[in-house]
Amino acid sequence: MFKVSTVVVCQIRRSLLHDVTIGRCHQCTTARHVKPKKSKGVSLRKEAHFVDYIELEVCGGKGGNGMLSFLSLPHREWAGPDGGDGGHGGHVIFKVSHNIKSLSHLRKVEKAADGVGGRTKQRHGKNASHRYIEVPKGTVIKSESGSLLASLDREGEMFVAARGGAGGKGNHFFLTNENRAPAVAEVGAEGQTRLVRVELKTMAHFGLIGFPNAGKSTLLRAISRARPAVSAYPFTTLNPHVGMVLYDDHEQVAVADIPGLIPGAHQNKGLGISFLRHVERCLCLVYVLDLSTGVDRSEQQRLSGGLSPFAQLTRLRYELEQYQAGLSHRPGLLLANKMDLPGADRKVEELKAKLQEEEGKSEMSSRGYQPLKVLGVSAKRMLGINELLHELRAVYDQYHTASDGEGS
Ligand SMILES: Nc1nc2c(ncn2[C@@H]2O[C@H](COP(=O)(O)OP(=O)(O)OP(=O)(O)O)[C@@H](O)[C@H]2O)c(=O)[nH]1
Ligand SMILES: [Mg+2]
Repeated sequence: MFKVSTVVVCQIRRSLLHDVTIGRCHQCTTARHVKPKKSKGVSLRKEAHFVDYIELEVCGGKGGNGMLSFLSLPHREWAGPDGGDGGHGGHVIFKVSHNIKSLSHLRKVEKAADGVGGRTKQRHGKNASHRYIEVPKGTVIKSESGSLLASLDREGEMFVAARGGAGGKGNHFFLTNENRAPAVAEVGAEGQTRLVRVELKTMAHFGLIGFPNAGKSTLLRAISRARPAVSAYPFTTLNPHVGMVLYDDHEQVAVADIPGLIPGAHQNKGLGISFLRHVERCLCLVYVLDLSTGVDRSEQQRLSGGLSPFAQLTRLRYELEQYQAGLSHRPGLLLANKMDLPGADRKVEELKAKLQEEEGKSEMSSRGYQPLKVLGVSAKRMLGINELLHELRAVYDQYHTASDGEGS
């Protein structure tokens, strides 16, 4: 913690920090991006994608059976009933942990252990330990019909999704004055079993939205350590990937590469409507527009209809609006990718001019669109990446802090 009297020099501008208590210069508005460390050697790790929604079956453990037994001692042949009780089955419990960021570790069936059966000589079976499933903060648990069961928003918060069955009573439990030799013992109860839907409220701070082949995955690779596949054919990315952008004040900004959208995505065309659900879970949106359209007549042209960057933006916003009203109004950035290609500058100028024209129209402002900053980048040639990271942090600081304030 800095003292107020301390003179601190900003690392970026070499000027005195204005608010020394928080250790950052407000003139600079954003912190510097820290280059992620390169992984050493060839990684044989299986490509892991981000999971923000899963349907699974949770099964509580079965209770142990009660024992039916009569004790027989050397000088006391009928020493009475001595069957012990069975132990209780374990619960399946979802627990919030800050170490977990995704739901990829959840299996299709999560089962807790069964209780141990009762034994002779009044020995009770052991209760099974509960099955704790760690989930990220902001996890929502819904029933099969879609009704909300729990919303886990605080560290350590828990939700019992399936209760374990009670252990059965052994015959010693049923010993009474009327019945000195009960020949009855209970079977352990079955654990609760149900289907639940587990989903994350927020998947990432920024979602990369664009047509297939716009260069979303290339961009994510350029700014983070995430390694989504990149290829010159559409629909390379079939599952979302999340990369963390690191800044020198230890703030981490999550950016999600979302599979490409095509015209008609809201009608389940292309990779289907389920991918629009990922967009819903991003706080801010980064539209990645492809500046290569109009250069050749490829498959990619067919999917995006050979649209100009402005037409791509309009179409993407239309798809988002059709899926959920107000979704396209989220704050963010506008990226014109592939600036290294010939004629790209002219296209960006055209895009800016069209946006200004639209902004002027009262119709656009009445629709509630926020004016987005346009940045020209080349993810492949690493052009404009530093400026992009700076802008990402500025938008993050503005909206993430604001949403935190609303939440508390
Ligand atoms: N010239 C040029 N090519 C780029 C640039 N960025 C990406 N590409 C190329 O565009 C093609 C598609 O890139 P991807 O990153 O796979 O595109 P995507 O948007 O993730 O595509 P989907 O996963 O299919 O949605 C690849 O051949 C990239 O090499 C760029 O800045 N300049
Ligand atoms: Mg991709």
